[in-house]
Amino acid sequence: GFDYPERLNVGVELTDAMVAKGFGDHTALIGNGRRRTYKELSDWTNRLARTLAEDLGVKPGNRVLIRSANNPAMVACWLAATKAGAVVVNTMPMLRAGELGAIVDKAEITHALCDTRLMDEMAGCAKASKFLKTVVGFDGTSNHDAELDRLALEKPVHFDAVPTAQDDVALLGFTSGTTGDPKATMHFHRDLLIIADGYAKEVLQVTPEDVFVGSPPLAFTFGLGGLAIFPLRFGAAATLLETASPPNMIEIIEKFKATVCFTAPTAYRAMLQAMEEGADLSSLRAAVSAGETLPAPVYHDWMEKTGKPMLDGIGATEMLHIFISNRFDDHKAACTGKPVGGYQVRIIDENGDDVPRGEVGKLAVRGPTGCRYLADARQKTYVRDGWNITGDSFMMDADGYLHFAARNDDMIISAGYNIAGPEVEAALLSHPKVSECGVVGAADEARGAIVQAHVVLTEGAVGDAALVKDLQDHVKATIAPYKYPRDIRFIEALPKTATGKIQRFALREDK
Ligand code: 3SK
Repeated sequence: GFDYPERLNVGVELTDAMVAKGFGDHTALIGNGRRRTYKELSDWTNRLARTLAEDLGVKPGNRVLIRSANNPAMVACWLAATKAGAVVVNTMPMLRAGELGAIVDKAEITHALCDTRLMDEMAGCAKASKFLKTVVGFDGTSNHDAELDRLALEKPVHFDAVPTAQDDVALLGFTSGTTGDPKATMHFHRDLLIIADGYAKEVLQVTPEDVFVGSPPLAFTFGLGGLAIFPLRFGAAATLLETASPPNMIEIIEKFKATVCFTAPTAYRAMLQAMEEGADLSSLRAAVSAGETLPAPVYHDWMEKTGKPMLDGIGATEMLHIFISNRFDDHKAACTGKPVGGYQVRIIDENGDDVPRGEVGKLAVRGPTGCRYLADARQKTYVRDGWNITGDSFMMDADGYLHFAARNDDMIISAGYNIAGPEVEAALLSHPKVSECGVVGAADEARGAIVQAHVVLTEGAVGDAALVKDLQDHVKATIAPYKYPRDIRFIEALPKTATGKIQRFALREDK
């Protein structure tokens, strides 16, 4: 189990406590062209926390929204608000006023800290809000050239952080909404440490020498864990780079001698496509893939081209982070692995009974970090007897390894056959002319549903009738022929959530 003191503030644990443990001179954050030590981060966050408490009237329990791209200042604001006892909602930079407004209303946000470059939509949202009274700008380029920075620079570097309880809420995670209907989940101060002391320690074996890189937004708990909590918990370095996106991730790994990379399979695929002869990934010791199912061709390609361990995992905003993962030394190819310590997993049928090993059923998970929705009637639907019904279909094999089948919504029943859309996607992706694809069921009078593929081609490929036939033959030769896509459509780009998940519901609507 995990044992923490009754009074626990995760903002303190990741900054001042690290200085006290002797990491003061270690690099904590890399970004905006400079490195910041743990001591500098501790001082910076204390000054900001003082400003929030003394000048902006942030009280313990207030909900504070942060709006920014991934950069060191966003991490500092998050830690500072946490030290001040606030409940933080991190948000993506691309959200518009209406989307921000829905979050502000749901979470009853009173204060917003916003990168000045992203102020327009924030101001629009504040104008229309009955909850949000204080919006203050910070300088995401770290030149300390904004109101919040100027106020903070006046403050001393000490702050008596709010002595929150370990089970006080520290963070609200908004689900990214593959269904278009977001929910917020509540996470305690201790939960933010459990994901580090559990998954990051047990599976990634993080050390102070590690350098983390990746592209998921900090607003997605996958990114907050991988790019902030995990490195900071162990005295390692976190790169927070607004420019971190798949095509230049290889350069970033080379430049910073990164040891751990966090991103989604679509990004690994893009990295592989961009990888040139002589790319130097020698520093890398783990490539974590999550946020979407890892298609087998991406895994095999990665292993072939880089030889660096790729750890597939599945997590959920509801559970805060990854709860099933492959291990360096306990690993099956193209499989998600085994539960992370502290989490229990079941594969169940419609009635909630366990299905036999080897059969596909619904994935249910129980563990110390979830699942508590904020004021949401859907708690009863998604959580039964403490088990979170994740919305994924999985199979547990005879050895206890878990194999992804589909999102429950992505199972296509065609002429009585159960077809997992992602399996057809993996078959299509192994064709050299397919860059990305999304497979859904489309209504069909004769078969109930047919398999419909939306395909983005690689550069120069022509989507004509001959290619349709070629792709269909390719799928028939790769997996059971009845699974082949009867309908193939070529598109420019797949609809995705801000966190990179394919929005298959949008493809379904795209008749
Ligand atoms: O797999 C996911 O979608 C996920 C969600 C939240 C946190 C972490 C992960 C990997």
